Amino acid sequence: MNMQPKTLLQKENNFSVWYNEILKRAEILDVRYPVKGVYVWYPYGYKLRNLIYAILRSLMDKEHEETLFPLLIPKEELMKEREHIKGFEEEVFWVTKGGSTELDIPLALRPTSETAIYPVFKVWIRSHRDLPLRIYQIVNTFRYETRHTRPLIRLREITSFKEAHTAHANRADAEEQVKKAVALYKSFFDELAIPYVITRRPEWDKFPGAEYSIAFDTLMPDGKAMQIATIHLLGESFARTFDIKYEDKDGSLKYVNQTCYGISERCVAAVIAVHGDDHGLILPPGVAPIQVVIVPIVYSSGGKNGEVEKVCFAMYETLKKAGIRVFFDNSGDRPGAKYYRWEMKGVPLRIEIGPRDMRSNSCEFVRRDDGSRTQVPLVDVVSAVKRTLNEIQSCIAKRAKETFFANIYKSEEEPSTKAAHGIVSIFLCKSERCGREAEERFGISVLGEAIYEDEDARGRKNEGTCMICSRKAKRVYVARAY
Ligand code: P5A
Ligand code: ZN
Repeated sequence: MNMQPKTLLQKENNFSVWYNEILKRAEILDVRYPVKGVYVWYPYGYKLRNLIYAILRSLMDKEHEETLFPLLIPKEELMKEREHIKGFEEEVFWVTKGGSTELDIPLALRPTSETAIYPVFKVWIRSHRDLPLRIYQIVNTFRYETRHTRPLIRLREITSFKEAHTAHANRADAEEQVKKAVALYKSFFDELAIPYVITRRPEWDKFPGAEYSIAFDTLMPDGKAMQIATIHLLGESFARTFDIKYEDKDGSLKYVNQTCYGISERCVAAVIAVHGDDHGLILPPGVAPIQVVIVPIVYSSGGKNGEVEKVCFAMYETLKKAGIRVFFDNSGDRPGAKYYRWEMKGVPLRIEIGPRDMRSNSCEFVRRDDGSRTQVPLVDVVSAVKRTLNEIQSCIAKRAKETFFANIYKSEEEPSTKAAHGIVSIFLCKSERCGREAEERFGISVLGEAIYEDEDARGRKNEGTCMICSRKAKRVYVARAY
């Protein structure tokens, strides 16, 4: 029986080895599929993914309707929006044959669905009464990424692309929607206990076809930033291209004003990377497929063990009835092997019951996040579990936030040393020349102009001179980035 870890996992020292090992050992994703940038969800990983997306769905469903558009986009539609296709043409997978017959019209696998959805918006939207229109879908999209592909992070098949598309009567309404989308994504990442900075992307690196783009970035354990969400104000550009007009109250025909915003399974990568430790995953209770595992402490079969198992099973039933996602591990493995497995899978709380606990009518709680042990009377188990899961959720969030903000720096000089690990705000003007120059010189990416929200940040000096050209500049966040 092989129950000891093969190699020690070291998240801080070698994040990329840690990450790949965790995906395998915790059974999140199988990377052995023989297509580059394309992976298989294990059942456990898929459960985690679904719990995370259930939160996203419930937030979206308040003001959006879920739909499903086709995967295939006719070449003609995809090519219509000039800016958009300029940004995407090198990333598109094409379907050009049906069997051995050349297709008359080549079909693209959606890299994102603007050009699939907006021709339909044209026929759906007639009058001001049809606005605002707010839809979303959770689908797979395909991007022929040429940079180094990585499970959950840089995929050629994004399996869990949540894209929202909205249309409004005027620009003010569309801008209001951008704000709402920012608030919605904040709630989402707050529930996952994922810290973030929000930036306005530089003009020269915004979403193709957008007027401006806003991004959420988090920080990975190797000190690199990862973009986990974007929100785009599209204005009238797509409406003009796809001729999406509505009849206003006064009878005049007007173009709609649009927004779109998206999230991919990078949010799952963030949960794994931000919270985990050298023993494996640490899952926020809100999204843990198993929130509590019950482990009977029995070393030989027969005799008293029957009673321990009986108590364990009764507890399992009680917790399940109380709505807790609980698992009773009565497998034949030794307790040590069980600890290893469930720690690896990030189960927030383990309850151990042995003969000694039985005598005192109690059990032992072991927290995954800090390893602490508490003796709990059997009669209090349900309320103690609920309380402990809440505590774990807030401790995880607090720890993640502390780590995150300890790695955000303000720099008046060149950012290369600090940006080796973390996000640095520097003064940089808006020009593409200076942006690219800084990226080149310091080996970083420009995330964008800092959108300060918190009290502490508001006090910071936000105006200065560009570190490349010395012209007037604002603070922008830069970092090495995924
Ligand atoms: C918004 C939704 C869009 O595609 N169209 C509809 C807009 N924006 S985006 O910035 O290009 O993508 C949204 C988010 O998806 C993630 N992402 C990826 N995740 C995994 N693998 C990829 N190859 C990949 N490309 C983009 C990013 O988090 C991005 O912010
Ligand atoms: Zn400059």
